[in-house]
Amino acid sequence: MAEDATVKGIQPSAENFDGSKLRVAIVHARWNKVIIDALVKGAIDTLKERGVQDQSITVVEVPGSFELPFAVKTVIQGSKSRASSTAADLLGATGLLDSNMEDPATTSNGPFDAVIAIGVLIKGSTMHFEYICDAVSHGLMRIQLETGIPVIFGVLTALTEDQALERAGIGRKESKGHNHGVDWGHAAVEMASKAREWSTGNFS
Ligand code: DLZ
Repeated sequence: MAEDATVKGIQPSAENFDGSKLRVAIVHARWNKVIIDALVKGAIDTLKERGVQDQSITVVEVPGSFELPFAVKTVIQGSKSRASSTAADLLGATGLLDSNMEDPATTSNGPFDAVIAIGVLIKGSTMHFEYICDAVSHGLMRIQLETGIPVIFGVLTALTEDQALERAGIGRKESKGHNHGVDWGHAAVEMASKAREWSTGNFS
């Protein structure tokens, strides 16, 4: 290994995933809003770079990180039930879906292919931080396993405000840090694409 090689951090995928047919939701908290805004922007810019269409990106907000698991689960369930009623309406109107008709799974009415949950938790002087970090991370993990929709863990659990600012690319030092929202955008497109393929038994 070269002496200056980077060890820590993500290695970009060799595959160039196409986001143009994906639908992605971003659910974010409002606590520590300046940092949240930078992370949400990083995620949206990346989704668009990867081809996700404007109308296929939905952004909703909740007060704090503790509300993220409930919101993510409800948003996933809502998009699934709306997609099935849209498909049923189309079938009812035509008798069958013809090849000229847009696939409901790829329109703005389709179910979400991935959800990015974004929150910023900064440690205070009580145990509050530990309880919320634990509950939120377990909650989000459970939701993706229960629903089969990838949930990207966009929750910063920082010990100081400076740590959080640096992880949103808006640090106070000369080097502003790195915006992790960008990584979450890439992860959403990759996981959404893979989940679609894998769910049809295609592993190539
Ligand atoms: C109460 C609270 C505190 C102290 N700190 C944070 C935080 O750093 N980041 C965050 O996203 N939310 C925080 N909250 C709010 C809780 O997540 C939640 O919104 C409230 O307890 C209401 O359920």
